[in-house]
Amino acid sequence: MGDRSGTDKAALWPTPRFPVSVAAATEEATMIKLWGRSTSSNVMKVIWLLEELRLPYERVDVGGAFGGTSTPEYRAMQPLGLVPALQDGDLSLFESNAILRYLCNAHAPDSPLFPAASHARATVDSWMDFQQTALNRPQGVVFQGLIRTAPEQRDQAAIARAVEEASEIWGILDARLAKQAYVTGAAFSIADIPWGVHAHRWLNMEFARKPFAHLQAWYERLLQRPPYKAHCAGKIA
Ligand SMILES: N[C@@H](CCC(=O)N[C@@H](CS)C(=O)NCC(=O)O)C(=O)O
Repeated sequence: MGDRSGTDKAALWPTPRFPVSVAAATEEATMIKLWGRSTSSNVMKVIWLLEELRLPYERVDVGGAFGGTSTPEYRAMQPLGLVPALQDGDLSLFESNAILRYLCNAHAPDSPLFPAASHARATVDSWMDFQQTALNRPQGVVFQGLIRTAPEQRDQAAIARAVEEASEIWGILDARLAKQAYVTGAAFSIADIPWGVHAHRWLNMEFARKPFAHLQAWYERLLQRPPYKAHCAGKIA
């Protein structure tokens, strides 16, 4: 099974109070299979949710230095050869946020993590999309520049511009978190996941950043969740 540590998770992390369907996933032939290296933010999102829902899964290291994403078989699952891709029975799926929604719909339809009520669900959707469309690009420039580029090869001006842009978006989230504990309200939802994986990087990379007290407090709340702490809040690489 995928990312299973030897710790007693039951003690750390009680069983969810909503039904989770693992019927399909527990049959050997249809075990959920997650493709993607664990250092990818988009793969982290899926690991985090699989662990929140306690769904059994297997994870295969592909992408980055592992390679394995250029084969016709992989491209049939993810046409750009990016990670993650997910297989569940006959279904193969790509786009990390779509995978999060699918896992809730298919395996935990009553979960408050993706509420069924139309207004609440639309709010979750819009904040997930907002992260992808507004934060991803500038945050990616900062992360790739500071973490994956040698100091002498960094485009400092581009990084500084991206810090400004990303900071504006984090400021919008900070203002929201001044009024509520989580991205879409009083309770944790899958809208916290795409933001959460990037918040760890934003708040821990070394650069001069505008302080956001509410963002910081929310990040510390996320750290109380064992799947987040274990899989999304490690060494930034
Ligand atoms: N929109 C896609 C983006 C996927 C993506 O950009 N993945 C990156 C890692 S975060 C990737 O595959 N990079 C190349 C690699 O790892 O080989 C998603 O959300 O799933």
